[in-house]
Amino acid sequence: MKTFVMIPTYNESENIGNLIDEILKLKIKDLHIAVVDDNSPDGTWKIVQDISKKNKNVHLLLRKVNKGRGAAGRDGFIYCMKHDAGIVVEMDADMSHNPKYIPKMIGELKNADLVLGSRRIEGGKETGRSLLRRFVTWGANLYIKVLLGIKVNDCNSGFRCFRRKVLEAINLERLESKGPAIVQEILFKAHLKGFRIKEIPITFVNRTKGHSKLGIPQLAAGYFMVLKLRIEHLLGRI
Ligand SMILES: Nc1nc2c(ncn2[C@@H]2O[C@H](COP(=O)(O)OP(=O)(O)OP(=O)(O)O)[C@@H](O)[C@H]2O)c(=O)[nH]1
Ligand SMILES: [Mg+2]
Repeated sequence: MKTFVMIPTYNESENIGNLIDEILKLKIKDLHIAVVDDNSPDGTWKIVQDISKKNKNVHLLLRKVNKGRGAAGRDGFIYCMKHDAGIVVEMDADMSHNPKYIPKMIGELKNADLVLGSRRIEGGKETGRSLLRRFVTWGANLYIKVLLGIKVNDCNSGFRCFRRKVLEAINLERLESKGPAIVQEILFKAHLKGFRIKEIPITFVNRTKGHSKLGIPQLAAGYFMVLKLRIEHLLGRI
């Protein structure tokens, strides 16, 4: 069974080459990297395409329609499952998630089904972010915890390591989040199915290259999506 690192990208040309190098340097057995790019105008996909020509363990999913962090994540997970992934690590491309934590996250799967890189447990922290940006994440985290009742400290972490059975149990085709709320949708569905979720402390470092894709519209859509998940659960639909 392969281990896949699945990375959604949009305009990350300044980060993606370095990130792929860092991951490959970990020398993890049977490791594959799947980059899910939405036809980035800055040519991120071209950089990955060139790397994948030299290294068959690097895969490019170039998406031209139905863009968005949510659909990219869904398609990325489906791709990894179709390519015999036993373990899938999900991470951002902007170096906020340091690849050095990947071996430990994989190791923790012996006691869990889903391992999160967490800023909100002892030893975890985030650096380089403005007070406002930290308040936004803190507020969103509290809202998610209260509304969805998930017993996790960092519900916003997009740095996660899944056993295949978790992704098999979540009907990936039916994931409905278009934007970043895909992170909470998957976490909530894994929680509802009773999978063992474990957090390990990470230092989340604010991006130094490229630009954030998280604007007010994405944030508002995220808040709405979390409310929708709650209502769907109350109605017994999920
Ligand atoms: N394929 C795809 N990837 C996306 C899209 N939006 C964001 N991403 C990627 O998803 C990851 C997280 O996006 P970020 O913009 O870093 O979101 P964030 O971490 O909340 O915001 P920052 O504070 O800027 O880092 C990054 O790797 C992005 O390139 C999208 O629409 N399509
Ligand atoms: Mg980021």
